[in-house]
Parts: sequence; C-alpha cells; structure tokens
Amino acid sequence: MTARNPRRLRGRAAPWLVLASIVALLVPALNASAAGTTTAAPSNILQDIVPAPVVVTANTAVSYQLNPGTVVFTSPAARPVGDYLAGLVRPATGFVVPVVSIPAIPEALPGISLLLQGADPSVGTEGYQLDVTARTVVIRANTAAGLFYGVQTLRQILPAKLADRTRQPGPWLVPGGHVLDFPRYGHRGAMLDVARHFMSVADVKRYIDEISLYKVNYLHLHLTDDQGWRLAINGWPRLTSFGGTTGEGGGPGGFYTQDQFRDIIAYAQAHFVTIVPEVDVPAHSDAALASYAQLNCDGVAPPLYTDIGTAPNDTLCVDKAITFQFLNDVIGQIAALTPGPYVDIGGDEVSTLTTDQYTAFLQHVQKIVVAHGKKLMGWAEALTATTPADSTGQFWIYDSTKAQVVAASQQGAQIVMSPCIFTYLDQKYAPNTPPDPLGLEWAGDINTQTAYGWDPTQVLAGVPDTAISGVEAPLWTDVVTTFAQVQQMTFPRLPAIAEIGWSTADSHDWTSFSQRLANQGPLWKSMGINYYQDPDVAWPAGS
Ligand code: TNX
Repeated sequence: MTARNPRRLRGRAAPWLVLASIVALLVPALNASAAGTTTAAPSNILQDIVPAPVVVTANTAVSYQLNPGTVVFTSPAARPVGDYLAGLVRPATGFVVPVVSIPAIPEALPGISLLLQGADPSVGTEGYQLDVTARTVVIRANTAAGLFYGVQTLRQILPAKLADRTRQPGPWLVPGGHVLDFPRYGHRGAMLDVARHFMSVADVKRYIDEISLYKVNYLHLHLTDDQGWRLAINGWPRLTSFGGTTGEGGGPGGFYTQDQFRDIIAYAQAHFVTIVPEVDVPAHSDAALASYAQLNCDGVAPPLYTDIGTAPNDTLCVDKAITFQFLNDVIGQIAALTPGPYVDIGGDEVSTLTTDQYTAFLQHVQKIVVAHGKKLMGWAEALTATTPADSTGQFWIYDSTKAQVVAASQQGAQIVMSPCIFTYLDQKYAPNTPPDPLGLEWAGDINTQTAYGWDPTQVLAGVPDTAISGVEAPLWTDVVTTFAQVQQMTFPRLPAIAEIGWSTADSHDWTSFSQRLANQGPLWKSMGINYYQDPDVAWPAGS
C-alpha cells in the first residue's frame, strides 16, 4: 500500500529522520557532560558474563554512563529488541530512554545502538559483538536474536540494581571493552513440568524472563502426565475440565486455554525462546484415560491419579483406532499452535507394551507428527522405535536404552543431552540431612559444581559430535510445588548447564565459572529470584 503512495512513503520517513537528527544533536552534549562528571569505577567488570563469551577484551580506562539523554538506536527490524532494552532500563533509572529506528546508521551514534549490520561474520545466526566506549554502547549482530543475546550480556554488566522495579540511585556505568560471542550449540534448553504441579501463565512467563538471561533458547513444557492434562484440546473438553482439575498431592490443578497457550508462545518468541510442547504418550497418560473411558482397552476410566510416580495402568490402548484419532487431534492442534520445529511425544517409561506394540505405536505417532509438519522429539526410549533421521531424542537415563540411543545417533537422529546425574533440576543439591532439603535423590545429589562438571561430547561414547543438538535441564515438579521452589531448584544450576550449551569447551573452568556466577547473586536478588546459596560459591555479602 505504501509503495503505491509515494506521498505516504515520504510522510512516513520524515519523523525518524527529524527525531534522529534532534537526538543526535542533543545527546552528545548530555553524554559528554555525564562522562565528564564520572569518576566512579563500574561496579561490574566486563569479564563477569555467564555463559562465558568467546572473546572478552576489557578496556578499564573507559566506561559508558547511562544518563537522562541516553537513546537506544536500532536497525528497523531490531526495534522490538530496542523496546525490550529500554523497558529494562527505565524503571530503576527513571530515564526516558527513547527508542529510535534508523534504516542505515553511518557510524555509531552517541548512546546505545543495536545494529543488524557490521558484525564480525563469525557471530553467525545467534552471536553478537558488543563494543563499549565512553560515548557509545554498540551491539552488532546478523539477526535480532543475536542482538537480544547482546542485550542479555549488557544486563549482566550493568549494575545489579538496574533490575529493581523502583527508582534507584546511579551511576549506571557499563564497563568499557569488546565482546565477541556466539554459541557452541543451537539447542540450549530448559524444561518445566506443568503437569505434576500446574504453573500459571504468569509463572511460565517469569521463567522465560529468568532463563533468557542465560541465553537459553528452548523451553520444553511437559504438558501432560498421569497427574494432569494442562492444554485445552478442541473436541476433547474433558481432558482439561476433568483431567486438568488436580495434580500431584491432590491440589487444584489448572490448564491453559489455547489462547493462553498462544500468549505464552508469543511471549517466548519475543524472548527468542522456542516452546517445545510435550504430550507424554503412550504411558504417563492417566489424566487422558480418566477423562475418556473409550481410550481404555476395557472401556473403563480409571480414577484421577494424584500420587507421586506412575499410575497403575497409565498406558493408552494402542489397539484402538480412537487412540490414533485422539492423537491426531491433539498433535494437529499443538502443531498448529506452535511455530517451533518439534512436537514432543514423550515415549518414556512404558512397561505394559511389548517391544513390537511400542514400535508400531511410535511409528504411527511419528507419521502423525510429520503429517502436521513437525519433527518428532521424545525421551531417549523413543529412539528405540522411531525413524532416526526424523527424530530428536533426549538422553536422560543410563540404562539399556543407551546402546540404542548411540545407534540411532549414528543413523541420523539428533540428540539433546539431559544426563540425569548432571542436569536434573529436581534432584537435591546436597545430601539428605535435616532439615530435609527440597528435591528427590534418585539420580544423586547435584550441587552446582556437579551440574557444571560434564561435557556433552563425553556423555555417550559413539555419539558423533554432529548428532548433538545441545543440552537441556529438566525441572520435574513431583515435589516442587511453588514458583519460589522452581527458582530455588533452577538457580544456580541452570546457568551452569546454559554455559555448557553456549560456551566453548576450551573455556570450561570451575574457578572462572564460580567467580562469574557469584557476581550474578546481586542481580538475582534485584530480580527477586529465590536462589540456592550453594556453599561452594563465594556469593558477595548481602546478595
Ligand atoms: C523420571 S525423566 C521421569 C519423570 C519424573 C522424574 C522425577 C523421565 C523421562 N521421567 O516422570 O518426574 O523422573 O525425577
């Protein structure tokens, strides 16, 4: 429409030009005066970044000071990232922080620039380059995602009190220097089990905010299990009106309408997080079986299950046509809701089917997933039955499935590494001494150093490096009931696993990591994150 109307085109172009020129004239004076009056050293140092960047070159002689005249300039396609950054900066500083989109920025303007041009080619599709001088903070990337990750770095090197929701005293100094950064793996995941204990839309969004800080880009939502079905499916209303009404321990449960789920997905997208929706079948399906008698082989619905562990008979009837009509509806609707590449079908812990039944079932389910335009993801067990080239499997347990995971990876399956002994966020940090700490212990105690102490390429001998998509830290909620507990189990272990997914293998070093991690403490305090003060980490006083 605008292309056919040159007058409108001219009319649209003018405001940014005018605004940019005014701002560019005004801001140097403000910046110069602010820089000139600053004597304080930044409270943070450039090296305090988690995950560790590829290159960090500090220039301690300079720092940039956010000031009342600071403007965020963005390439037009990066405007939402600029708005996001300004939204982070405004509450604690009280500054106006205008965001101005400019098609081509000839040289860095005074202030903060988020540019989709001029990045070092090595940054690829998710990396970024950050340069901080006394006059400018410039983040360059090839994609909006890269700029978003540059902004996460900026959040970490600004004073922690920037995260306060109320006005705080400055100065707001950004340490000077250069960062060049890009991820080791494309899949850096977290998982939240909203089936055992339901988590509200607001809680899921908050989780997205908090994991984003560590450049996590996949959030796997475990949407169904024996204890609850959490996503409304058109045509199958009892899944949620009955199957969603409770949870583990018999609590009130809950579920997302499809509109609420779209809202979560949009929020995740704005944070460059891809949702991986999981419907766990054929086992872990008591909530569905209790809701619809016809899904049971004997036509009798079992009661809702509210205990820990698995229900006595929680497996779908794999011999009935209606089971596959049901799955086609569920998978089709989930595929239509999600922009991400995967529908996760679980596939774990099946004890009542023969190998042939399990294989036939999963092959059928994989056809449904593919027919709806998605790739099948599942727990490692699924790889024993699916077509490897069309599957991503999540390695979690060191049992007999190991060999089949290795074989599938050699035949084209992608593997996400979630070895339970390192990544299971529902396990206790420390041994079971009174007062009983939160968490299970079947995979062992996992303190922060343990969560950090592994490498994806060393988990399973025989898995080609190229078959490893990345890592995921699952948080099961069998014993985790509140969002404060979700935070306590996630921090500081998730940042440890995020660093394994993002940073180079060469940079892996507990001493360096634990120092950088310690300096996240004040930031978490400002953000209201209820974290576990692991005694192996020297948290700054008061954090
Ligand atoms: C194993 S990991 C499970 C979950 C439990 C978890 C508790 C996996 C595929 N299954 O159903 O919640 O242990 O730690």
